[in-house]
Amino acid sequence: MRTGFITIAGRPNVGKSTLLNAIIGEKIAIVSDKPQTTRNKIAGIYNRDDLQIVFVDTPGLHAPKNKLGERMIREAEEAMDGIDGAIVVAEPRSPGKTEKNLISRFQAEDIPIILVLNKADITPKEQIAKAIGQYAALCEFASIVPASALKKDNVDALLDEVEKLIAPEDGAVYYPTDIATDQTVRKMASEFIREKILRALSAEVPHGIAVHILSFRERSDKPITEISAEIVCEKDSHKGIIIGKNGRTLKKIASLARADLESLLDRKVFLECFVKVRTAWRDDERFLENEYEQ
Ligand SMILES: Nc1nc2c(ncn2[C@@H]2O[C@H](COP(=O)(O)OP(=O)(O)OP(=O)(O)O)[C@@H](O)[C@H]2O)c(=O)[nH]1
Ligand SMILES: [Mg+2]
Repeated sequence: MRTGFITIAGRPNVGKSTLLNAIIGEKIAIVSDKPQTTRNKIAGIYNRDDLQIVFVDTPGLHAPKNKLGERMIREAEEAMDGIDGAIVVAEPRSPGKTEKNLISRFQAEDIPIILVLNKADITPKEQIAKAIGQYAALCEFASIVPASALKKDNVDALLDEVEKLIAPEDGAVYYPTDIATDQTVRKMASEFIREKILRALSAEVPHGIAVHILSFRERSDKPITEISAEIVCEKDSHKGIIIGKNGRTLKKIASLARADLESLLDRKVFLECFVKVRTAWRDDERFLENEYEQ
């Protein structure tokens, strides 16, 4: 079996996680319209009879404002070693500093780069053509692929390009061939809940949220999974916003998360969520250590 590792990198909000999900064909990474949605590196495992490619989605590269941000950048950087190729995702416009730095970094290590100019579905053709020209002047890419991760346009063409970067000889198989991600179900459950919070609330609140699964129990008497989760936020005022008037916001978040969890687990889910305040956890080393151990 031919095997390889490919990192997906870029600035926040360009559609890296959407692209990972489109490649794998399943929802394994959460997606939102807020930057800095992804906090951990996430492996998506693409399996075919003769081929296994591990795609690693990474947190968006940004100038960190707290220890959580620093940890996120570290995660992204850890995913850039020992890879067969990189997918740099960008929006189809002039390359910025983040893109230029990223490209130089891979070039310096002789790592082939595929540039994905994403969100082609909402970008005029002339603008895409212009961006291709500007990027092509920067370096020799293995290929430049305009795509829409959202609409799954050109994702197959991207996969063909990625396959060219994988060594022709047999390699070590890193993951079982029947799993789609390296994440535990518990981790995915906490992420799905965090996604609903990112989607339901305005920017400031969800950035200060962490979700922990307190218990995860598959009942043996009924086909039900009982999940209890704790939503940690940074301020009392945020707690109020998350819960909402008469508990309405929290109810909505939990009900959307439950629906997603039911399709993930293919089982009925009973979900209860609690909200707790932990001041300034984003700068708390001990808290973050636990966060990244999960
Ligand atoms: N129109 C359009 N929107 C897209 C496309 N791909 C992603 N998006 C949207 O862009 C936003 C960000 O998508 P994500 O996949 O979370 O972006 P990301 O790069 O993983 O972001 P971080 O995890 O914050 O670094 C979401 O609202 C997506 O729905 C696309 O091809 N077209
Ligand atoms: Mg992401």
